[in-house]
Amino acid sequence: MTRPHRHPFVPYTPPRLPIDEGLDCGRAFHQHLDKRRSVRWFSPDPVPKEAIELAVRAANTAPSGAHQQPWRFVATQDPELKRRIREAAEEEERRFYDREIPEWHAALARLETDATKEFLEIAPWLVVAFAQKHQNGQKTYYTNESVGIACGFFIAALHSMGLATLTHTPNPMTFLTDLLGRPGERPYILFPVGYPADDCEVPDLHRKPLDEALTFVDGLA
Ligand code: IYR
Repeated sequence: MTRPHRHPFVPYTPPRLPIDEGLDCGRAFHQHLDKRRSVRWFSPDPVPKEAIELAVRAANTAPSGAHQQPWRFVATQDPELKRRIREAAEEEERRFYDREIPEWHAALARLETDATKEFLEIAPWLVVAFAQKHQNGQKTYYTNESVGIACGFFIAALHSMGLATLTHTPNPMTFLTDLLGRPGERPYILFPVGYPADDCEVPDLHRKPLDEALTFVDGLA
């Protein structure tokens, strides 16, 4: 079929998988993702720069509003910078936990986390996803959704390499704009990246059952 395009288009004809193979892949992919956990205890073992590059290559394939790709990942393994980020994050977190309102307390209790964020210095890498609300003076569309999807791909890619991370969001985290020199960009998620520590533990949490995550509808409600 030839369509009258006004802009360049190219064919997209990935080979169609037989459905049995597709379902096998889907099952394997789910089983793989189901082993992922957010980690707060990291090993200091080094992780090669290429792993970060590969994870960001994966993130960079995410769909985005108007294909504006409104993200920028900033990665560091510099001990001094990590120390400064930890200090600033802990200062914000202490404020957060001091003014902690009861609903937060109840929601967060089972994570047993507090204002101490030593993982920010122990994990070999810190990677911050920044959201670009503007690009070249123009507003970006669906910025949060786009960066969120890219971060999901990033997390999945790290997991595929046997690496762990945490979607850490010190509140507020504007200090990252200055410390990492990204004026005009909004820090979105701070990811410590590394291998889980040998004695890593995670809260005994479970995925909600499929029937709470998925509803099929057969017609108008
Ligand atoms: N930012 C705080 C609090 C916190 C909030 C949520 I929502 C979490 O899932 C976990 C923690 C902290 O990092 O401790």
